Amino acid sequence: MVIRLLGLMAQNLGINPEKLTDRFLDGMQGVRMNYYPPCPQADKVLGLSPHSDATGLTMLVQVNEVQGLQIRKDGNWIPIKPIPGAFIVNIGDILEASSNRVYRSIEHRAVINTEKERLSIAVFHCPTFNTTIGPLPDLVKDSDIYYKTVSLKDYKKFIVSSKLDGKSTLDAMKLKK
Ligand SMILES: O=C(O)CCC(=O)C(=O)O
Repeated sequence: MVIRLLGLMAQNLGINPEKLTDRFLDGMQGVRMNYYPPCPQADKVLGLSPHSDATGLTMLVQVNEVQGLQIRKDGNWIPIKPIPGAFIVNIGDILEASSNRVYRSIEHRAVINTEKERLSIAVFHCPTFNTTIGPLPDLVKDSDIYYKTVSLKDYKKFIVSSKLDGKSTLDAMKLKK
């Protein structure tokens, strides 16, 4: 499903879909299961700090349909209402870099409910190990280049040296502000 989505997103960029999907075939996947217990003083705690995912795409399920996910849009935090059976697809930093900033990774956070526990499952989709991370050459023929191209190994160094804090991993790859 993720390869199909990436293919459609590449088509939308006007490039041969394989130029993007080839980077993700046999790619790495990671799963995180999040459990947020209720807290009577929910306004004093945060479930998960604001961050964007250091992935290509993330598929997220709000398992027990308790609201908690929020995305940052124009400086405001917007709650994402759970829809039964629906996946949320988050654009990650690798896709922002690959698309040379046409697609923007989404900064998000999770907040706590005062009465109900909340569960979510995130599946992170990353490129194959021997690929590079950076703008697709077909997208930067006639335009400014916004991000460095680095090996996946070096990209992982950016990840481990940055905090789970806003879009800090992608900031480390920026060529232009
Ligand atoms: O719990 C959520 O809705 C968000 C989870 C998330 O962003 C993550 O696991 O990276």
